Amino acid sequence: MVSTVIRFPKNNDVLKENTPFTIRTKTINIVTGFFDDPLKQYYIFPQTLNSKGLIQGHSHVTVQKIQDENEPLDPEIFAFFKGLNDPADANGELTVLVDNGLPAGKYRLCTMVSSFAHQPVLMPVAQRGSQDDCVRFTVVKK
Ligand SMILES: [Cu+2]
Repeated sequence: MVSTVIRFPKNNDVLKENTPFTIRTKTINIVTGFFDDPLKQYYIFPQTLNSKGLIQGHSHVTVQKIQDENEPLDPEIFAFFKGLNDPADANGELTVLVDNGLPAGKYRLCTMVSSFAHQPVLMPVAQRGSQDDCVRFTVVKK
């Protein structure tokens, strides 16, 4: 089954504002690089597997500013979002450069591991560990 860790930034890391950084994630038990056009082909076909039964898909990262730690974040508002469409690199990582960094504040970064056509991955049993990872980090003024 699919499982993910965010390697950077780590939980509780402190980054400098408006400074580029690279988000690094690693997911196991998925074949990455399967990504269709989210504008024209969103959810257009069911999850697909390779000949070994592994899900063919991709991931996403989404970064949201935390205004109130006791309330759900508004899913329509995000500070950074990227589909990770390429195959994992030689380190097994999916990465993306946040090219302008972020303004000062508290943030939550989560992965959203998905099938080929962007739906969340489906797995064979209900009781399991999460397919995704989230971290919370702080961006401070220079
Ligand atoms: Cu997607």
